[in-house]
Amino acid sequence: MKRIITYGTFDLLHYGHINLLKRAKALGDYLIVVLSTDEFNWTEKHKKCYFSYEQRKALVESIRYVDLVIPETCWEQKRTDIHEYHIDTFVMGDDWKGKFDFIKEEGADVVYLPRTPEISTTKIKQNLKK
Ligand code: C2G
Repeated sequence: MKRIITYGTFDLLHYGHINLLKRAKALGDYLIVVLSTDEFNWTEKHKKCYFSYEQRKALVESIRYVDLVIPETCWEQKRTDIHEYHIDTFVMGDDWKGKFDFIKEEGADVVYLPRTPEISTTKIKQNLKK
């Protein structure tokens, strides 16, 4: 049972997110998504989510590739998450390339997957404003 973990906000869920989760799941057997809480998003990422944590959690839990959704409350939890959830592979989109290589020190592989280029939550919001 190969266990995969990934982190994100997943606000205004779109096919770029789905592409990431699909490829992450393909790397193993069990995918955990660590979903940024509203507080973490606001204080640490200066992101104001359209959907609340509970609404985003319900959406991400409904995705066939996702096995478990847990909250992301701080940057530092990644190291302990690897051990607490017995993770084999840590996956992020390549906009984070290099930023989480330290996770290898916890005994997990680190994989950065190419982002889906033409879509983003920011772009969706901008287009809707037009
Ligand atoms: N993503 C992607 N293609 C897109 C948009 C997003 O592959 N067009 C990926 C991102 O690279 C990330 C995941 O989908 O791996 C979630 O994206 P966000 O919700 O924007 O997550 P982010 O704000 O980068 O939060 O501690 C890490 C942070 O929680 C990551």
